[in-house]
Amino acid sequence: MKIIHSPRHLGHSGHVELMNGQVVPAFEKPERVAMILNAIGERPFGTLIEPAAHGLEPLLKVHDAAYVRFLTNAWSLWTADGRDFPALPSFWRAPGMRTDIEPETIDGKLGHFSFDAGCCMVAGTWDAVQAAADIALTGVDLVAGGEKSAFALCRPPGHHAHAGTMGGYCFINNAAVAAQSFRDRGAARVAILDVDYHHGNGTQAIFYDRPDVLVCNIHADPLQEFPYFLGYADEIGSGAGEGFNANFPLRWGTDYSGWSTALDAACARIDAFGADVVVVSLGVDTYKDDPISQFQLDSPDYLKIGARIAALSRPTLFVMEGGYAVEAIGVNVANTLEGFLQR
Ligand code: OKP
Ligand code: ZN
Repeated sequence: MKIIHSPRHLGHSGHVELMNGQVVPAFEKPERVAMILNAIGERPFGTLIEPAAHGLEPLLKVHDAAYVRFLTNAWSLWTADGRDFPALPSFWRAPGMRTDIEPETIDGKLGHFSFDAGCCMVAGTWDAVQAAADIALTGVDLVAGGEKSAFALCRPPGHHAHAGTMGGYCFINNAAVAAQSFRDRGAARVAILDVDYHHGNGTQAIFYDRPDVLVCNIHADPLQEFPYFLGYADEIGSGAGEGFNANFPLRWGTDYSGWSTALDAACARIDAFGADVVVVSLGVDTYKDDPISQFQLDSPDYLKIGARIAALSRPTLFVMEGGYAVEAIGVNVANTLEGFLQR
């Protein structure tokens, strides 16, 4: 399996987040990728390749132009005010306020284009974000070109990013960009299987009214967990997209037996849909020792997850999302890929 990787993710580092009311170093840090590369390097299946540049056009198929313009400009606007520290939003609108206006100044823009303080920006953030999108798109090139599978080692992750909104460590929705690119390259039906611990609210929202992209999400119950305000079981799609969104919220403490029941149900949906290709939003923050998560999966479970996804017998692009137990992230990702390849 080809593994698409770029060192440009290293530019997105030294940033912070708000955790339980305190400013702390970001959990979404460069060491995550280093540990994945280490673990993959110890196994026989990986061939590392660099992404090809795809430009902004494929991003603009799922993201608003004003939002992408903001992302490209944000750091220079922030530092033009003389600020030499990471950029964070701290103002958001309440329901009933204006959504149709993009403020002129950077603090207003940051609030306008975000839903939380999870998307801290530094000088190299946009370059890392664009590299991650190119990684996903290069994965599409491989799988659309006939490879059975590929692993897009994206960082930062993407599944929380909406068409015009960043949040939850995510700026550009790499999996959504990839799914749309598969459509544009001729796949009639694309399934997105999001196994990250957190609900992929951005991915759901982007495809919510569309019947051509089935979105299946297995995640912590939003009654208990971020992103709180989307990801409930009664969200089934709207209009022409009704019936093409499936959420499997699970309570804190869920172990592999409960989790795999949801995986089987999601896979049955993908089979019934008749997907031409599957994009897996691969988060391994379902792991028992993840520092920000509350599921109980163990490392050997990821072998079984990979095997179950392989049993779909469809071209598959893995897109990296979350996983914050740095000591185990590499083994858990490598186990998923190994389980997939061995079946
Ligand atoms: C991104 B991905 C702690 C509270 C909010 C946001 C989690 C984003 C997870 N600052 N945490 O789905 O792994
Ligand atoms: Zn997550």
